[in-house]
This record gives sequence, C-alpha cells and structure tokens, in this order.
Amino acid sequence: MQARSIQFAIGIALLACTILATRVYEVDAPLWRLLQGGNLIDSATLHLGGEFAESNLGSQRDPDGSITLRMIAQQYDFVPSCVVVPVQVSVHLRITSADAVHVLTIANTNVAVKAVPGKISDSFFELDHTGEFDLPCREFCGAGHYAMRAHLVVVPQSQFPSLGPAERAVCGAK
Ligand SMILES: [Cu+2]
Repeated sequence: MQARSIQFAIGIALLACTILATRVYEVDAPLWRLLQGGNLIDSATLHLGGEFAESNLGSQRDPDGSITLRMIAQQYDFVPSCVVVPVQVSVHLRITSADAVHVLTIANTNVAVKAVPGKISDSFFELDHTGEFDLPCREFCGAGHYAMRAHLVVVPQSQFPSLGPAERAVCGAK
C-alpha cells in the first residue's frame, strides 16, 4: 500500500514537471519574447502591410540623419534586389525572411546577418567608401541558393537625399 502511494506520488510529480516544462517552452518563453518588444513578425503576411510592406522596403533617412534599410529574404532573392545607402553613415539593417533561413552578407566586409522567418534581425554597419557591393546569401537555402544575391550601391552623402524612394530601392539591372 505504502509503495503504491509513493509510485503514485512520483507519477504525479513527473506529470507536473512535464506540464510545467511544456508550458514554459510553449507559452511563457514566447510570451516573454513578445513582451520584450519581441522582434516577431508573421512571415506569411509580410507583404500585406506593416513594417515590411513594399513601400517601406529599401533605405530611408530617419529624422536623426541615420539610415534604416529594410529587406526581405526569400527563395531565391532579396527584396529589393538593389539598395542604395550613403557612405560613412550608420545604416540600421532590419531584415526578415518569408520562408527559409538565409544569411545576407556584404562581399569583402565582415557584415553577415541571419534572416529568419517569423523574426526581425537587426544589424548596424557603415561603409567607408563609395562603390558597389555584392550581397550574396551565405546560408544554403535550396536549389537556387548559389544565384541568390542582391546589390548595394554606396553613394556620396550629398547624393543620397536627392534620390527618391523609387531610386533608393532600385538601382538598375546590375
Ligand atoms: Cu538564401
């Protein structure tokens, strides 16, 4: 009789632990991330509105003079496919993925940013000379991975404010 009730107590304790552990990972942790300001986003509705709506993509000058650059990674390209930023200005890159995990890199620099579906990744970089850079994907993401790349054009600071939103998001067939 004694042994059975000990077994029963252990069984109840194990069950309680399982429920608690599941709850922590499935409910508490995601809720906590969300309350942290959680860079979470629904990858299925990216294009329908909000921060990553098409009209918000590309680079824009913020009121404090810095640049925010928003991009979406998807199999097998980056949107926009060509972006423009001014030289020697801090660029705040915000990127998310519509599908798989991708890594946006700026060739010949050490900039590499992971783009994960459901999450917004933040990164800051500043380029010290004008010119053009390749932005290849460095995370194998499927059959089209090796052709997945965008382009970055770094222009003199004086030239950037005169570019309209359309020009900042598209810089010709490169
Ligand atoms: Cu990729």
